[in-house]
Amino acid sequence: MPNSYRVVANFGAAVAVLDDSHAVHRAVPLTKLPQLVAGDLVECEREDGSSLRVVALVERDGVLARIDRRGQDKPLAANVSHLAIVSASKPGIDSLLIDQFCIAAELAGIGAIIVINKADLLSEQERIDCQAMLDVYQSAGYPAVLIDTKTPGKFDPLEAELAGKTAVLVGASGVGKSSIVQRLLPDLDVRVGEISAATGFGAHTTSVTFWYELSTGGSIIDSPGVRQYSVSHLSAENVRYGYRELADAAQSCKFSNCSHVVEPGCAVKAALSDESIAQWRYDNYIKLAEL
Ligand SMILES: Nc1nc2c(ncn2[C@@H]2O[C@H](COP(=O)(O)OP(=O)(O)O)[C@@H](O)[C@H]2O)c(=O)[nH]1
Ligand SMILES: [Mg+2]
Ligand SMILES: [Zn+2]
Repeated sequence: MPNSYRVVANFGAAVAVLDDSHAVHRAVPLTKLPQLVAGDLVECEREDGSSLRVVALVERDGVLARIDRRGQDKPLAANVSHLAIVSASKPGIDSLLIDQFCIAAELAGIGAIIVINKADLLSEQERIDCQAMLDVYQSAGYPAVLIDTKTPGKFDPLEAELAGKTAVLVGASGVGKSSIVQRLLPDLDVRVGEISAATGFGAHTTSVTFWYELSTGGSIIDSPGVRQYSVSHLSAENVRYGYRELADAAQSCKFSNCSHVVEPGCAVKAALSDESIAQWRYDNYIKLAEL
């Protein structure tokens, strides 16, 4: 009788899986199975001796994939509910990059959480500006938090937001993703040690994606693969679809294929003039849709 497990990392020759009682095991997938990724739910059977064999993959819900050089979808993580899009004033907050990740989330059918880290580095005016930006995302329907990983209490809003979700951290190098993982998982070294001991693979590697359970009932996926995760070749239509507040307003445009640039009766342009759509979000849309 097979039992259910969670794939927490794929090392190529074997995967690390977690059982119901949170213990890590090494398991070898049947060759007929697709490439397994962190977050996958699988069924395993124990073979004579002690090793586990992955015999089935439970259908995935919310896959984060990147397109490889041959134009094929390559899954990075499975059963993902949210992208947690992290920025910080150092190295710089790039709203165009945030918007690209929001579009990617919409296209993948998952949610997005907008995170600005390193609040401690902000002047009073910068803080007001950041909050105004976050308010725009919040009213577009994305939870948005201003945090820092260094000051007691200032990390709580993110921890609360992640409860019950399965999020993949994305964002430029240096924004604080590793620091966030450290805050979420104070026992990270112990867990990494368990994976290493169970699988025989050195788990302190920079090329493997890991799935970690949070004490709040959620989980977090820490993936180096998302560095290559770009959304550069999007059609104008996909970009339009990915801007929630534009897509909402567009339902009242005179033309159903309105590009919101020169068309008469454009509800998006009307929303811009009464400031219910932020000018910078519209400007980013024009850039990404290459209009
Ligand atoms: N001032 C400040 N520095 C931070 C904060 N979070 C992370 N850092 C620092 O930013 C640098 C990059 O952080 P890291 O977590 O490695 O970023 P990553 O590249 O996204 O994983 C490190 O020197 C951290 O100590 C924060 O909230 N405030
Ligand atoms: Mg890092
Ligand atoms: Zn329009």
